[in-house]
Amino acid sequence: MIKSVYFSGTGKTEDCIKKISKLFGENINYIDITSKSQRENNFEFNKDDIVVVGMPVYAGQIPAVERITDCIKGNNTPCIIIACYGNRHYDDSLAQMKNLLEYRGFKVVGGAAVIIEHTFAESLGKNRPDENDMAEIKVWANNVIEKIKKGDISSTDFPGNPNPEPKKSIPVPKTINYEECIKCGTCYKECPISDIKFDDKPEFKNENCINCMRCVSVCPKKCISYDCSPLTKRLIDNFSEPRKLELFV
Ligand SMILES: Cc1cc2nc3c(=O)[nH]c(=O)nc-3n(C[C@H](O)[C@H](O)[C@@H](O)COP(=O)(O)O)c2cc1C
Ligand code: SF4
Ligand code: SF4
Repeated sequence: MIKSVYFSGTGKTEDCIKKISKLFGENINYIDITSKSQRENNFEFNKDDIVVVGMPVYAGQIPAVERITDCIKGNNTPCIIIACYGNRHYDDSLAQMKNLLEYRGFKVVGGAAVIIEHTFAESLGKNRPDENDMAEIKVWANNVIEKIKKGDISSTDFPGNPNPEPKKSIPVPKTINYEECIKCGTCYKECPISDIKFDDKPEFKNENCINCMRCVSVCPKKCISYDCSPLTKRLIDNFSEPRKLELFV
């Protein structure tokens, strides 16, 4: 049985992981660990499962949220890791993911760094993974499946620091247009780290915000805005050259 576990701020990682997971088998059980309440569970897998774990890259690492890997546990379970990133670089994310997941009882037998649209610069990674990417990913997925079928669950090597220093993110200033806000509480409920309070209206605490922009993307009235144009410009100026996939077995 294929189990597909993912964290996704704005849904872009989710879309990518769903496309890729389908290459590993037909019956897929999806487990979305974006919300804090989901991460309070203990999802356990056995050695006959194949688990695909997908995470977005935030500042070169996996999202700095509590229990992001502690909510899942393998028992020598073969695992494929996928870092989805916005065409700058995936830095330490794959090495870090492997380290954390092997500590949790998984055997990381393959991995991929896949380019997707950048939340802060839409032109970076736009429409990726595209058809060519998916053709390459399919060949890689078949190689990983062959490896598992042979009973080979040896660890794959990845570049990067497996134990990077956590980075403190500075919240991107966000504004709520209270004239448009219908006080539905969706932003408050969906924030992966509960950094929004809601008494009679939503307000940002700005304590641990990871800048995932989930609040912005889930708001039904689109009344949360932010301006990160200097960052967008810097990304476009320096990282617009399309990067190649990196696939590991
Ligand atoms: C806070 C934050 C930090 C990011 N850092 C990086 C980065 O270091 N390298 C990169 O190439 N893309 C970076 N990106 C782009 C994301 O990796 C990309 O847009 C995507 O994975 C986000 O998916 P999601 O919205 O499903 O979480 C960053 C995006 C955000 C929101
Ligand atoms: S407040 Fe910060 S951490 Fe919470 S959803 Fe919004 S951007 Fe993400
Ligand atoms: S999701 Fe949007 S409309 Fe709903 S409470 Fe939050 S800001 Fe207001």
